[in-house]
Amino acid sequence: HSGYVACLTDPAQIECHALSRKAYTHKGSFGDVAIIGAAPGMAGAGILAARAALFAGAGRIFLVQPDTELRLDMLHPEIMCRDARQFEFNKQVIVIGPGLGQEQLAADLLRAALQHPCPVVIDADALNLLATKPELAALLQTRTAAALLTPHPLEAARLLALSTEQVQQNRAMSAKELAQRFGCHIILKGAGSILCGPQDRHYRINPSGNPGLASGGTGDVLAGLCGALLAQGMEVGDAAAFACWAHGAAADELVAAGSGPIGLHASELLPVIRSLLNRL
Ligand code: B4P
Ligand code: MG
Repeated sequence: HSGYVACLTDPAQIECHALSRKAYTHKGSFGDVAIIGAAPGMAGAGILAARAALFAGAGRIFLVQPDTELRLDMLHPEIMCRDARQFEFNKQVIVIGPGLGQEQLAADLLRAALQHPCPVVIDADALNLLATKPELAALLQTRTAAALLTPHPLEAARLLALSTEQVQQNRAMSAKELAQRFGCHIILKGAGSILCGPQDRHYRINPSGNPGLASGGTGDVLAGLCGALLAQGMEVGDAAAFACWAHGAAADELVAAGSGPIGLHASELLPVIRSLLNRL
């Protein structure tokens, strides 16, 4: 495409000194992440995103739910469960969408998140709300803090009012169109995820990952991972590229160890992603 150049993500080229840990640090140095989702019946999606933020090193993680179906993640009590009706946005990086639902309260939460002057990751049902509510899309367009949209091809198709086939036939241009229309960074997921920012003259293709990732919940893990990297101070384009790379590389390590692609599941990615971050 004229002037729109592809390059493969090379993890060695990504600026990730934000992740290194000095001796005199405390949890306040690694940021707060608020995952907004996990509505009744869809709690797993929010939990996976929150656990991903935990394993990727965020200082504090809140799981903010439209209904407090879940008071505690028994496996990971570090995650603080909160009721969305009482939650006050402070300085958290927000990840909104995994298991959010599309009720009125969900739309109200997305509006509040978009008005919050901190980085926001928008996934899953929050993307579907953006596709159906023009006033929320307009809010996103006028926002100044970083925003990262993480659609799979069907979510991208809804946002662009195209078919999934049309998006897949021209993935790079679909990602660019989304980035420009919403003024956001985009990860268009799927084999060879495409990444771009609103001002970029190039787009990136993520080289890692395999069909083991085509299973429920892996997208929620990616969203939580992006949130944790942003909370630790990475720039949004770098955070998106590094998250995609680490997410895919974790799946590749699991396959190399015989734990996939058949039966590879989202929870298994978490300790491998952590190990990758610590081996940097
Ligand atoms: P949802 O029901 O919304 O599924 P979800 O909860 O979002 O699942 P999850 O969050 O775990 O996965 P996500 O895709 O976000 O929608 C699923 C429906 O959307 C499907 O039934 C289908 O109709 C449509 N759809 C989704 N992906 C499609 C595609 N590629 N082509 C056509 N239709 C599609 O995140 C998955 C993660 O795994 C991403 O990081 C992704 O990059 C990675 N991944 C998936 N398959 C991969 C592969 N083959 N190789 C490498 N990476 C892969
Ligand atoms: Mg998803």
